[in-house]
Amino acid sequence: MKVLLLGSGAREHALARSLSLDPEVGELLALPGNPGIAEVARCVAGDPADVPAVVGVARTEGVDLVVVGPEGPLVAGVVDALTAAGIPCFGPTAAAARLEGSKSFAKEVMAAAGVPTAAAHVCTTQEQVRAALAATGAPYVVKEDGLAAGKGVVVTDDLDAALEHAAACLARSGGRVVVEDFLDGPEVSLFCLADGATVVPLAPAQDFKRVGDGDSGPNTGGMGAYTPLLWLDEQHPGLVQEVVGTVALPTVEEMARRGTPFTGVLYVGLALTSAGPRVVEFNARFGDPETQSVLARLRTPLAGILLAAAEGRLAELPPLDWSPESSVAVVVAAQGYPAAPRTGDEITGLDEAATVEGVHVLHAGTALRDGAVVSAGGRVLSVVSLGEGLSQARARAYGAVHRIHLAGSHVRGDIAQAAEQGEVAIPGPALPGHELLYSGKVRELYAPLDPTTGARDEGRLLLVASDRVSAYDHILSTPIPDKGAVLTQLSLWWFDQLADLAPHHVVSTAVPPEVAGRAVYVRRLRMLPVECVARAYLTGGGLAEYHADGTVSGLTLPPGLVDGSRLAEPVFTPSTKAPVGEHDQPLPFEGVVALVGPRLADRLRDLTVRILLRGNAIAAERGILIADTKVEFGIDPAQLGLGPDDDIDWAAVDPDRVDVVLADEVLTPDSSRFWRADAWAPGRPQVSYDKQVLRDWLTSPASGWDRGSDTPPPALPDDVVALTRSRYVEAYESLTGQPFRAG
Ligand code: Q0Q
Repeated sequence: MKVLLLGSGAREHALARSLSLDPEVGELLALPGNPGIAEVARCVAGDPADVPAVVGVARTEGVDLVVVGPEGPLVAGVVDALTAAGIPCFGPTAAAARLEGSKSFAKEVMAAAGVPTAAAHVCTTQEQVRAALAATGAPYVVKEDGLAAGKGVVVTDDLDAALEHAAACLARSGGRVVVEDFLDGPEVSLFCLADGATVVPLAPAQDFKRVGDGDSGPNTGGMGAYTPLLWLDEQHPGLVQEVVGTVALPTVEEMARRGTPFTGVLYVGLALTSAGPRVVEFNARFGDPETQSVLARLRTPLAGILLAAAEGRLAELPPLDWSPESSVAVVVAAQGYPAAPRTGDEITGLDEAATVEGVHVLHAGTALRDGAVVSAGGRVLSVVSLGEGLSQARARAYGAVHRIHLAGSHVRGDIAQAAEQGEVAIPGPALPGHELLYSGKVRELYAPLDPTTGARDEGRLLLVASDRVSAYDHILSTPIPDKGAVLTQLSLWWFDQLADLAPHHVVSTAVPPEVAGRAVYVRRLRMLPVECVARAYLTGGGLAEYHADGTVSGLTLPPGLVDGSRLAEPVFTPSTKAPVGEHDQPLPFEGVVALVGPRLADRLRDLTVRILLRGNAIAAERGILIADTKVEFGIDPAQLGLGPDDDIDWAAVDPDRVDVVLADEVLTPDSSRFWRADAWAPGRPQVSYDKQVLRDWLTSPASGWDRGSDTPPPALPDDVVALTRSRYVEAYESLTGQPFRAG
């Protein structure tokens, strides 16, 4: 296959590198290319937006495929002309490329396709802009309607700056500007390959638009990128398939309905807001620098994929093959970029940089002068790494960056740093009058705000249980209706049943209507740094520990126990409180003593075992066995004579002089293993009271899911959802003897 690649940036160098690695590609040309691309392709001088010239080269060279990198040639109609000349081309026609070329057109298509996006006001006068800004409020988002090389968008709290940008846009781009609602939450770039009918997503990535660390300074074309987004799999599993189904495919189908089918890459810019994923913008080409990282991980030969898209055969492709490694791309920018980049400076150290394991260097704004490579643009290079995890990928990328010398150049030092440190969070659902403190797998924690001052109420928290459900270490994309309410109300019932054993933290159930029935106000405590687990039956992680050395959390158990064995009496098997995204680790009792002192350790063990004993005494009468449970305790800071954030010496706390308060949730199917008593049979995995139905479906051929793969589970069918909901309600009604009432 002979391929012609249009463009000259690092994105195009990434494309050229991947195309050159494709065994089906016999010859690769680039127009105009750059010194880096010249190492893997034959560069042909020319303007990629000069459509007749491009068609002439493609014809003369007899290429089998043209791949378009930048947006300019697309808007100029290069794909239309090549297609008319009978030359397969990867990229959208000029009409289809309007999805990027006109923000107002894109909004119109999104509306017609039902695509979730920010509410927008298309304005043609400054008065309309002023009214729109008043309607949206700050932060103000003002976008130039036409192409603006990434500089057409201003997001600011400063009304005058917003008005000034709008006036400049109105004077420039045919008198249209789009004012939008601000979208909170982390932004994600998802490239969706399309052939007019079928959509194939690539791995999602994040880029870094601002020039300085910590997202400081002016916007740029992008200072770096990374992929994969492990925090995304953790916090919003199934997002890629969800976006394909709710954004990319509906958009491609709408474009086909309009007679302007979209072929090429639909770059979906997403914001993962507290109200769910929203489209920030569409682009009609690969994103730079995300492409540099995404293609570094793509193992499937690229030319075959792009030719299939050009020829309408994406549906025939097998699943794409991805490296499990992480990739980080760091952009080396010239002095003065983005305002006024300095050019003409020699670049040294490129070969040394490329010797770093897992690294390759891509050229963007470079040129050759007397045999030396010199800077010739704002973004000069992309240094791209592969590594086992983000830490190694970042270390390799920056290790290579530091071997490159270009006077006055600068990079962002924090590319992928927040992700590496587990600090990228999708905001949980916003709740008026409350500040979201933490969004867990299935629950949220809020601080109530004083309605007058807006200050946090430091003495209370709002604990909210969602309808999300987890299985096989995945948060399923399908909620179970009323699950949050069932578990909240079950906890409240248990707090009453256990009141003689320990005081609890509940203050009130008079909660906001948005979370009625599935939330409680609680006293804000200082939580003890121990996950207090007790086991009445041996299974799960405890069984695995037992199989290893006959002990659980350091406790020796009798020989001959099997999966589901009832223990002579419940045992205390505590664990650590792991950081977000990691698993709790078993903690021997001595470890608890080291953390909280002997007296509190004894009290925690005693209370946890008694709670499970009481729970099973009540549950057994209702046909339910509680195999194990996790509870959490806290102490009122006022009783400790401390402020909410003062350090605590737990070992100095006398449990006979303070209340050890039962907090969090208690004896629910999320914090415990519930089994049907009449189905209990030691020696095999037991039937889970609440999750067996969805587990069985997920591991059945009907789901089409491979549990061993790193793909997220599929959406649950209605009957599995309904049956699972009925199990939660049944557990509640059996235990409490009361009919379940939803919020
Ligand atoms: C507290 N959590 C749990 C959590 C995410 C719940 C901190 N009374 C309290 C409580 C309670 N309960 C907490 N802190 C201070 N005082 C509870 C694990 C985490 C969402 C919901 N974390």
